[in-house]
Amino acid sequence: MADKNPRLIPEQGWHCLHLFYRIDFAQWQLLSRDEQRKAKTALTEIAQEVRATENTQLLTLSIVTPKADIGFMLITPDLHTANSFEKRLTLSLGPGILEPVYSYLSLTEESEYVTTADQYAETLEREQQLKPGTPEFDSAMDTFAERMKHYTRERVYPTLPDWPVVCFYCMSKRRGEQRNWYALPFEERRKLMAGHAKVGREFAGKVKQLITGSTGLDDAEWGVTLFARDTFQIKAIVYQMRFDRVSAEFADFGEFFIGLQLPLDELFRRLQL
Ligand code: 76R
Repeated sequence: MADKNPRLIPEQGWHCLHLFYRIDFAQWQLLSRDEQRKAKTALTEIAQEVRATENTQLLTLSIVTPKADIGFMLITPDLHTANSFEKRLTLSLGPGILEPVYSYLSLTEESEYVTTADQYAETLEREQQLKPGTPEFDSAMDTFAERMKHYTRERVYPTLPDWPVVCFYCMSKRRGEQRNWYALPFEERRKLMAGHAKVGREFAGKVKQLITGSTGLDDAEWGVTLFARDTFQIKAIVYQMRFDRVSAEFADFGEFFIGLQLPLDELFRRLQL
């Protein structure tokens, strides 16, 4: 018998959808007050259902500039669930009201370039002159293991922050004749990525990043979602990164979106719905 609820859960990671829409105000005006109220309730109820789903998160965004009006960021393990919520969200305010203007599909992922225990042990010996086997060395290694366990989990199974400013763009690494990231040996890529991480760590507490992989899933290779409490920090990190070799020599970017996290009732008021 056919499975009525097929499941499509990845071997690793959760699915991530970024959905951006423009509101067709001409269509919206045609609805009666009562229909408009029902439409908003319908969207609110879907959002509640999405958020009540296991391991599922939904951010609601007011997009700054007319590139889009409303944005959703959805993270959920099962692609069938993601696909079903996406279709329902698109129609939630009634047919033709939410017009999709941009979307992005990606998967949360582990990085190939995280610092390994061996590399960290080597750094401890070299930079802090700690000797393997001593209590100081062992305790530093334990702290490292604990931090990395948390870090790796957060990357693959993240908790999205409630920070108000959300920046999204997609990014690929060059495969040109002069600069081809994928033709570099692993050790060189690892070193370059260590430089990237160093710039990134300067923004600890100011910018949170979620890098989701989209090779084979969407047009670029990663979705970059940055969270901040201040647009200045978004501008600063993206600017600083441009000087780092990984971005300066190898990165190509898509369109940038800035959204503000708002609860739905405020979002409706902001959008004058
Ligand atoms: O410490 C570690 O081991 C993790 C280091 C790390 C990795 C592996 C890291 C740190 N990033 C990694 C991977 Mn990142 N990141 C971006 C952008 O606009 C631009 O120029 C680039 C967009 C920003 C702003 C950013 C921020 N990062 C990646 C990857 C995957 C590359 C691959 O696999 O080839 C991409 C595409 C990417 C892009 N990065 C950090 C940050 C910040 C703020 C950090 C520090 C995080 C922290 O230590 O908390």
